[in-house]
Amino acid sequence: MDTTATAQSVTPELRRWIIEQAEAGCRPQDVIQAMITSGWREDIAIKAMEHTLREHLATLPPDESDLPPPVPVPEPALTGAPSEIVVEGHAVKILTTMKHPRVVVFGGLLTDAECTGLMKLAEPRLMRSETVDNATGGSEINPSRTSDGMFFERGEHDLISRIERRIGLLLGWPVQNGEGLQILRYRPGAEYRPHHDYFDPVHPGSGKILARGGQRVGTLVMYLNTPEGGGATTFPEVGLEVAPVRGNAVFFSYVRAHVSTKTLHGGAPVLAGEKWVATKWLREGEFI
Ligand code: PD2
Ligand code: ZN
Repeated sequence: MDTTATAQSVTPELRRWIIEQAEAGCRPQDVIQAMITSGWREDIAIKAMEHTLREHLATLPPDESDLPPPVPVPEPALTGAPSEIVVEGHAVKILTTMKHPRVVVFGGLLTDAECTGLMKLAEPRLMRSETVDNATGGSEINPSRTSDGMFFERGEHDLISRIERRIGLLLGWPVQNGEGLQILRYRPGAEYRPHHDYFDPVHPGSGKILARGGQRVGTLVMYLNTPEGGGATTFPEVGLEVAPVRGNAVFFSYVRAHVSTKTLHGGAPVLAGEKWVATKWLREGEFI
C-alpha cells in the first residue's frame, strides 16, 4: 500500500475525526475497529491512521520538554530593530531578520576589496569540497556538495584577522570559538543540497569533531561575488531564499542540534557564472 493512495483516501472529514479521536485519548485499536466497521480494510486503515497522525504531528510546535536544553548562541545586537550596526567604523546593514529559524541577512558586511582579496588568496588552494563522514568523523567526496573549497587557519593573514574580528564583534561571539574561514567556489550547476550545519550527536564520528570546541551553534555565509544566475541560500522548511549579493551575508543560529531549529538550508544550483562564498562556523567553545 503506497502512502499516496493512503493520503488520497483520507477525506478531510476522516482526517479531522482521526485527529479528534487521538486528542481525546482513544486507543488506536478502537479507531481502527471503527474504520473497519465502516468498510475499511484493516491494513489500509492502519496505514491511513498512521499517515494522518504523522502528518498532523509534524505541524505541531515541538514540545520543548522533550528536547535537549538550549545553549547560548551568537546574536547580533538587534534590540530596537536598528537598520545598521557599526563595527569598528564599518557600517553593516540589517536587511532582513527572522525569529524561527533565527536568520539575519546583513548588507555590506565585506567591502569589494575584501571580497576580491579573499578570492585571490583562496584560489590557488581550492580543491573539491568534502562533507563529514558520519561514521568516522573524517571527510569524504559527496555528490550533494559539488563546490570547490579550502580553509584558512584562524588569523592566518591580516585580512582574515580583520574579518574575523568584525564577525566576532557583530555577532557577540569570541573569535577563538570560530572555525577557520572556509572559501567555496561553485561553478555552473554546482550546489550544496539542504543539510544542517550542526553535528548529529548520534553519529559515531561526531565525538571526534565535538572534541574540538563543542557543537556548532551558528553559521555566517558571506557572498564574495554576485553570480549571474541562481545560487541562493535556501531554507526550504520556511520557504526563505537569500539572494547571493557581493559583500552581503546570511547568518543563522541553532540553540540545539535538532531539526526543531528549522535550520535546514542549502545552496541552490548556480545557473550561470560562478558563486563564491566565505563560511564562518561558530562553535560553543574554543575551536582547537
Ligand atoms: O553557499 C551557500 O549558499 C551555502 C549553503 C548552505 C553554504 C553552506 N550551507 C555552508 O557553507 O554550510
Ligand atoms: Zn551549510
